[in-house]
Amino acid sequence: MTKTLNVAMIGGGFMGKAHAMAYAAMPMFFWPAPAIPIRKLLVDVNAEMAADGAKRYGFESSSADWKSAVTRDDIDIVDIVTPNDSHADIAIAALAAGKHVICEKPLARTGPEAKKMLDAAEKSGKIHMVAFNYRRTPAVALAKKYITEGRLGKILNFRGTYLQDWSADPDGPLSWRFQKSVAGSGAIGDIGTHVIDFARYLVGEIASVNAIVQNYVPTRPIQSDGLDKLGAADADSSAPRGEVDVDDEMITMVKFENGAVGTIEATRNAYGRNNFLTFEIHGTEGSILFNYERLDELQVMFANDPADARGFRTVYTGPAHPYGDALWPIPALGTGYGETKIIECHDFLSAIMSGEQPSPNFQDGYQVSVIADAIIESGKTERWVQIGK
Ligand code: SOE
Repeated sequence: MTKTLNVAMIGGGFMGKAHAMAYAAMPMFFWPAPAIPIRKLLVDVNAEMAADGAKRYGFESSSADWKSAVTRDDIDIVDIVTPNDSHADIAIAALAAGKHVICEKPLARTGPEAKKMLDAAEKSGKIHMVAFNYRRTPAVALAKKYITEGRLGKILNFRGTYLQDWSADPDGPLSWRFQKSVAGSGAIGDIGTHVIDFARYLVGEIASVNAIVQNYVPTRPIQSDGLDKLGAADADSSAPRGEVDVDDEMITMVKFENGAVGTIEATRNAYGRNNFLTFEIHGTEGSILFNYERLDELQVMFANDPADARGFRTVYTGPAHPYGDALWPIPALGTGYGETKIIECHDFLSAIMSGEQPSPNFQDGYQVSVIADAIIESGKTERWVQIGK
């Protein structure tokens, strides 16, 4: 009989919705499932929100107390989908209580904070994962497959961007994402870390960075009801304003340990760009280009293509590609954000059942945080910064 694993999810916002949906749907896609996740307990900031979230997301019970939740005997997995300032406390307590932990990105606000989480994870012997879900897009996994198989030759360069526009209006509310004490950093931690994850996954370890880091909007209207709101739809220019003490924009050059070079950009102030998460990679034998706004497509060009057919072609992901067997039966039926979370859930539960750490795990989450810190330092000093480990 397929094993069941009981999940306590801490947080019930946008990410809670995505993770709860994945727990429900994963066995529908991946069958036989590695294990069946049971939505046991949902924790939120107060009893009313927790009860409401449990009903909405199909959890058996609810609580407003994460500390007792993570030590409960009947919980196998703790899933952290809270703002960044609580990741470390919850993860360290859950790991000490012998739970497997999946944590939303960025793993922590800073490298040193992420290191404490990594140490706790290694000491626990439990399975840990950081939710850089975009790696689980089939077209991104296909890019990885081409690179691993050597079909692009030696990788020369990586150009990655994550551009959004939900914070372009200066009257958009002061979400926790604009507060250093909660978020750690701005566009760098929130979305730049996804690109850093791509760069490490697809090309290799980053050796040094040289960055521009800037803020455009120094204050924003304070949110009246304490809930997290993203963007201009909730703009209230008459509300009292609070300080934004994080970056709005980051552009960095990167050097990889293997000799490749590249650039990474992140901003949430790019009008017209919604979820413009892209990479273009050139190798000695070919090139690939990905844009999440067209996530079922990988643009591909091989150097040995016939001279009269040279240029990028569109590969629509489907059954022939990574995760294809579990998804939809013909290419281009369309996958979305939900599928990336379903695949992530599958890979996490597979890791628990096999006992082998998944990727990206807390070691990756830590290294990404170290790189984010180096980018911030480089932005201040206007110099190349070497990445520590
Ligand atoms: C806001 O920028 C956000 O929700 C990020 O926090 C997520 O990581 C990204 O996947 C979508 O945009």
